[in-house]
Amino acid sequence: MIDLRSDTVTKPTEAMRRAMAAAEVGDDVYGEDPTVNRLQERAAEVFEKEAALFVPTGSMGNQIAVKLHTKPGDEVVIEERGHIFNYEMGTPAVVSGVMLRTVRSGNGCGHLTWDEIETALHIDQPYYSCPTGLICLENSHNFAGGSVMTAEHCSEICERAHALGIPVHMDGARIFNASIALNESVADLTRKCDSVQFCLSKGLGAPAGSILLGSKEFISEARTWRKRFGGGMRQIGILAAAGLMALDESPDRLHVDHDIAKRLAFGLADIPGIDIDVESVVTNIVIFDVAGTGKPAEAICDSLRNDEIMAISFGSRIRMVTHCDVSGTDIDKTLNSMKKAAVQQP
Ligand code: TLP
Repeated sequence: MIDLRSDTVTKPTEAMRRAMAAAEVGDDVYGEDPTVNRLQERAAEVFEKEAALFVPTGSMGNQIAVKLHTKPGDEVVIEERGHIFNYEMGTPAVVSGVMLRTVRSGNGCGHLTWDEIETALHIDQPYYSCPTGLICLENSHNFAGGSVMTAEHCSEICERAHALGIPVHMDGARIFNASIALNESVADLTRKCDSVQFCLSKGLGAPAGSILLGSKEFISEARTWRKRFGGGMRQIGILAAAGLMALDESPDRLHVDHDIAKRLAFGLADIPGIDIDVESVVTNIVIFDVAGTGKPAEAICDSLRNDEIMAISFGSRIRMVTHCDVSGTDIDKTLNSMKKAAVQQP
């Protein structure tokens, strides 16, 4: 199977499995797992933040941040296609009692300008508005096709938000992909954010786990909320060992995923009826519209599946994500199958 549904599907390498088997462990709810502690210290060092917390999933990391930055009745400003809004099962409403105020990025790249954010803010307004409690950013932006936000852009938003007393959370599930694409460090890309979540389990290739970063005080409170969410795991150094390898070794190979994603994009652009902006593919996510083929995206994915290729459809679009278990040859095979699948029936 060539699995292009997501970069979440990667399998741990032999070296990762060996590190997992040999991991020194302890009870992490007591803060006594040495491997988890090393991973957290290493993550804080790489991002130049005061503290870090290992959490089971990116969603939990994001939702702990939403919970800690807001109070019930607040509003959270987020780009319309953001993961926290679309794919975290309404948790901001269920757990934090907040509303999400969505804004479509004008140029479609997924990264709101300060002017766009400003139109959605409620500060010191009459009694009928929900006050803005948080701004959530996403880098790279998953459903805007893995687009990236520069350090300068992010810093500007944080500075303006802070001047109004509003914190900023970064959903950096794929921040290392953004870092490689922009040639800017993850620390610079998140320098002024009040909290950051990044996933070890996506392009970095670990089987599970994410990290939440912020000030010492924030992370200490986050630890309480992780327990409340049911995320207090015990001898979890077994997973942290894979996370440490993923953090230290995987970023260096992400450019390979980006190169083959670009190659996929160029190939797709040559297929009649497929609409794709090749220039906008700068990381490992390729999203394209198949309406012009006259075939439903779902039917195209079904036909790919017969050739042992998996991709995700939504509306008239298809998403393909490259990762360490996908090769250039797999991309050639995918393009051949796409040509077949996209051909209009007579
Ligand atoms: N994204 C998954 C699906 O949930 C859509 C994927 O296949 O891309 N932030 C971003 C930007 C994400 O893309 C994801 C997962 C998460 C957060 C949540 O991470 P997990 O799955 O660990 O909860």
